[in-house]
Amino acid sequence: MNTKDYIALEEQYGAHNYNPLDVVIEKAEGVWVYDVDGKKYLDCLAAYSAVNQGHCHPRIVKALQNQAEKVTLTSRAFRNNQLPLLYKELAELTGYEMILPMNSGAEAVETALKAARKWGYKVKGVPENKAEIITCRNNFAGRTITIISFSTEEQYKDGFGPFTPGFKTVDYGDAKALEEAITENTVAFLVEPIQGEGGVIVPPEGYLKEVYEICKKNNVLFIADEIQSGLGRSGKLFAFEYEGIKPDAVTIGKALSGGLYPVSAVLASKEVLGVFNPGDHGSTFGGNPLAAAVAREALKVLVEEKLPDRAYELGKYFREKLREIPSKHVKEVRGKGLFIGVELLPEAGGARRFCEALMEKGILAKETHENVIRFAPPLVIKKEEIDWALERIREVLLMD
Ligand code: IF1
Repeated sequence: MNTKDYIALEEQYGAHNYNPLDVVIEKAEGVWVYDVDGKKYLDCLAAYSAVNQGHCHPRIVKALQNQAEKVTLTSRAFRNNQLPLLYKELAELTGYEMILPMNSGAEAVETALKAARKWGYKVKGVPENKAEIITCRNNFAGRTITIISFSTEEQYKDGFGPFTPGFKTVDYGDAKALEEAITENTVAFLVEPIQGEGGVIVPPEGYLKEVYEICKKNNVLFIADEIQSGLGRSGKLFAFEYEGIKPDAVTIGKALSGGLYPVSAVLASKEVLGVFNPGDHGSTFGGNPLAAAVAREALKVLVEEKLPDRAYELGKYFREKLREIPSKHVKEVRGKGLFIGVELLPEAGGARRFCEALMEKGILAKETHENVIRFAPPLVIKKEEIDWALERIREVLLMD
C-alpha cells in the first residue's frame, strides 16, 4: 500500500474531524518522521508539543516496554507501585504539594475546573451553583462540551449546545478587563501563559504577574494551562516562570509522557486539590502504573537532557534567523523557546499553502488560525537540523 491507498481508507471509514496534510507516517525517531513511501521529514509540530523529548525516545520506550510486562492497569480501586513514585518526583520537580493524575489534557482541565468550583463552595464560601470562572478570548483547552462552552472559536461550538454556564471571557493580555470581570462569585481565572492554538500569542511583558496579583487580591484561583506551553517548550520548565509567579494550580499533559502514552495531571496545593473526597472524581485509566512509569522516565529525560535550556538557546537562534528572512509575506515572528509562530500578512493567502510547500521540501509544520505557521520541533533538535530547516523555510517564505 502507498500514501494514496492509506488516504483512501481513512477517507472512506474515518469521521472527517480533521483535515490533515497528505503525509502518511509509518516511523518516527527523534526529530525525523518517515512516510510509507520512504520520504523523510523534519517534524516541526512535535504532535503539538507532546513529543518534546523526540519521537520514540529509547529510554521512554524501554520504560514502557518494561512496565508493560509487569502490570499496566489496576484501576484506582487498588494501589500500584509506580503512581506514588510519579507523585513524589513530580512534586519535587515542580514544587507543588498535591497531584491528581488523568489521561488527556481536556480531562486535566475539567479536573481543575471541578476543583476550582468545589474550592469556591467549600473554602471561599461562594453560594452553591453560583461559581464563575474567567477565561481568555482565543483560549484552547480541549474539546469537551464544558471546555468549548468557554471557547471563542465559533467552529468549536457550532452544533454542540446547550453549553455549560458559569464562564466569562476577557481579552488576553488585558489585566484591567480581568479586574472588571471579577465578582464575589469568581472562583478562578484559567489562562494559557502562551496561547498555542490562538496563534502562539505571547502576552505583554508583566501581564501574567499583573493578573496573578489581581487574583491574589480577590481570593481567585490562578490556574495556568501549561498543557502545550509547559515541560520545556517555552525555554523554561513552565512558561509562567518567566514572570516569577507560582499559579495556584497547573494543568500538564502531552510531553508528560513524551508522546508514548496519554498522561495528564493537575498540580496544586493541598488547599485546592484537598477538596476532593474519595468517590468525588476519577477515571478508569487515570494514574495507571503504565502511565506513571512512562511519565517518570519522560520527566527524567526532560531534566537530564536539559531540554528547557536547549529550547531557550535554540529557540532564540531559530527566531533570530527566521527574522532575517526578507519575506514579503511575514508580518511577525514571535514566541518563546521553541514555541514559535510566524504570522503572515493577510495578502499572503493563508498559512496552509506555505505548510504544503514546506512538506514538499521535507518539513512538517502546521498552520494555526489561518495566517500563522507554528514551528515547534522536538526540543532534542540540533542546531544543524535547525539550519537545514531554515534553508528550506527561507525558500518557501521567499516564494510568491
Ligand atoms: C486537537 C489545537 C493545540 C492544549 C491546551 C488543553 C488541551 C490542548 C493549551 C487539551 C490540546 C491539542 C488538541 C488537538 C490539537 C492540539 C491543539 F490545535 F487543538 F488547539 F495544541 F493547539 N490545553 N491541544 O493545547 O488536551 O485533550 O487534546 O490532550 O484537538 O486537534 P488534549
